[in-house]
Amino acid sequence: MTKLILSRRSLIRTGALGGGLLLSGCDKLYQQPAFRGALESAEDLHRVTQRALGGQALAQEFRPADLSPVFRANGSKEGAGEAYKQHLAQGFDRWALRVDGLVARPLDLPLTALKALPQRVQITRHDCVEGWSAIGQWHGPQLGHVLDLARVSPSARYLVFHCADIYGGAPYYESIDMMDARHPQTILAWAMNGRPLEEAHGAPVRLRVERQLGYKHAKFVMRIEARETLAGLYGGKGGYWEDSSGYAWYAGI
Ligand SMILES: Nc1nc2c(c(=O)[nH]1)N[C@H]1C(S)=C(S)[C@@H](COP(=O)(O)O)O[C@H]1N2
Ligand SMILES: [Mo]
Repeated sequence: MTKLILSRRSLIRTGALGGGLLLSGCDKLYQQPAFRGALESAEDLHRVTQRALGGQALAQEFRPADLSPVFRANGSKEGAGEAYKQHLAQGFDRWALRVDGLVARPLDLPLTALKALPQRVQITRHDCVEGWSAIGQWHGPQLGHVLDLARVSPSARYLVFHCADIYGGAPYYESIDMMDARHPQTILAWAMNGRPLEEAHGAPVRLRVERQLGYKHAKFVMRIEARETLAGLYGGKGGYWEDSSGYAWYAGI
């Protein structure tokens, strides 16, 4: 899998993917000084190129026959803290997802409220940066509906996902921008392969942001915070792995 990611990335970088269309599109964009200034790294180039090719292009979806017989759990396999353990024992009956920050209407959404929103069911491939992939079915409301309910402010540029687990001694968190937040396949999954999410996969809800690598898919999401900047939050790089190991913030596949 890593091989495919790397080769697609280098293809995008050299402009070989999509042939002349991509090259000329990039060349045109590159003529604009503002655009050039905005590209500080290959990561930026990848993000902008992916979006120039179709801002809301869908990740590939699969058939039930393609489901992986085993979908391993990775990273944290349990939530931390007494409160989490108690919610787990109660089947998350009294749990609520906090939505706050730059929103006109901060929310505490119980699972029943998340399940009452329009739902999406999608079978997609999860690609972990460590070199394994698995195909699973994910079920949950589109994140966009939650943002509409909370009336997210136009000044919000990022959504931060605060998780219930501690990994390597630090709280896990992740962030995405509004383009990915409003992507049709970006959902808060409460079910996997037709069953409520197991603890190891991030119960009660985990993010699916299908055009990015596994570490962006925050598990055990307790709180979603809308922010204008990622500066001043933990290490300031927008995610646990970004802060601790220099992983790319935009981990496009
Ligand atoms: N809260 C939290 N989310 C997380 C992680 C984690 O350790 N904690 N690991 C990430 C990584 S690296 C991967 S590959 C996926 C693994 O998801 P899975 O356990 O459902 O396979 O979750 C991601 N989300
Ligand atoms: Mo991963």
